Amino acid sequence: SVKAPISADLIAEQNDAEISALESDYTALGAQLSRRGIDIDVLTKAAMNFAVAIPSWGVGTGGTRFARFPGIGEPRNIYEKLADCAVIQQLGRATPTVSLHIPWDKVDELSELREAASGYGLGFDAMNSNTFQDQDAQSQSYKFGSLSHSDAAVREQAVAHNLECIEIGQKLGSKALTVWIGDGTNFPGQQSFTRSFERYLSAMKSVYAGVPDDWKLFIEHKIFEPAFYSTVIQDWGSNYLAATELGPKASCLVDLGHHAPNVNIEMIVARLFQFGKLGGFHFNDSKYGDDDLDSGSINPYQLFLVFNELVDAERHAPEKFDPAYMLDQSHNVTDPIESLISSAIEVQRAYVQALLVDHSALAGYQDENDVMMANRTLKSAYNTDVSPILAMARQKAGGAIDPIVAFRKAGYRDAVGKQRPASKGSGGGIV
Ligand code: LRH
Ligand code: MN
Ligand code: MN
Repeated sequence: SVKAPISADLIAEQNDAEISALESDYTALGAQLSRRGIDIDVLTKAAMNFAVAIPSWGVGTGGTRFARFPGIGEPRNIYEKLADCAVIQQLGRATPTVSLHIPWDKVDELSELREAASGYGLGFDAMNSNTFQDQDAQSQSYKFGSLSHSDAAVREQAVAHNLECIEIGQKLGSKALTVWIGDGTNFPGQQSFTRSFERYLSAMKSVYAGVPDDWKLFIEHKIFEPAFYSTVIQDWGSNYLAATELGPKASCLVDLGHHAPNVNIEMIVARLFQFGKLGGFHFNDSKYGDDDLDSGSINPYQLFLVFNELVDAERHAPEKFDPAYMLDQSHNVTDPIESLISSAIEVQRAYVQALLVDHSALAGYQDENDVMMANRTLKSAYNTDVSPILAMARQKAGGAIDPIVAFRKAGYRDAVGKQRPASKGSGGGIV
């Protein structure tokens, strides 16, 4: 049986108090949807099948380059991070896997770690390498870059680290490596755009050679930060070129926060899928830059429009549709467990809303250039409150109807606060 950090009785008791209100909301929504020709139970099943991975770095309190304010009961090691991820999954039921970041996650006994995860019913999603930061025991510095560095010794060290991440991942049952590099420049003239990209491609070919045949290699682009003038993999264009140059195991990862303000991300998603290079996502939200805020907290319409493209893509080419969904967020002002539960729900909400789009009516309006009706078709899906579907999906899967309320009632944060003494607040180092 699966180890559960929150008492099942507490969840059941809480659900008992909420089920009758939920049932009447669900029935009312079901009647409305059935007038629109939609079977609510089909949507609930789709919501139950939906999954997005938890970033291991998301369960700790994040920070900015100015300060870190440690939270109560922050996990001190990978086992405590897994326990927190298990809470997120137990209550929310949309996050059955964890994405590790090496060496932020100190992993040594890999079979023990794999067992600890499966004991909670959790699996491992994509591995993340880290060549944007120097580690104590490392001979070369990444101050001026990693996979694109001018010095071959630095590139070799970065390649070796990525290969090690693959090796660790293989022992844990992961099937993908995500590579994000901070490489870039702060001054015009600092480096040659072309030679940096050539060096990156050649180093990545060595990484690619170590990617097992049943694995994927995700390349993550980001417009700026920590480099402020230019970044080696700055956008989906460079990302697509790199993924294409490397081969079929390589594809592009879209982190929603890694674009210039107002960029049409949903269109990038459509383009990448159309040309077979949509690898996956880091979901989060942002107002200005790589803000790493909770999914759907700033621009839920954008998230819906991304899922509208995804649902459309799956309808058109189900055999080619397999993007990886991961959260990537980090917090200073909320409880990370609550925020991760909430983000997963918002991503799931965008998916279910996108399933409501009357795609054949939309295609008709598009063909007739009936702009108003085309837009209204999207809006009528987006304006539907699918909360009862999401709550019912959680309840049916054994989770909590209101997971945030259940989390607070369970007193988990206070309990771990007693077992895990607070870590010192240190500045910086948080991406
Ligand atoms: C870079 C990034 C990337 C890192 C994570 C910690 O901004 O989005 O995915 O691995 O943050
Ligand atoms: Mn990311
Ligand atoms: Mn980021």
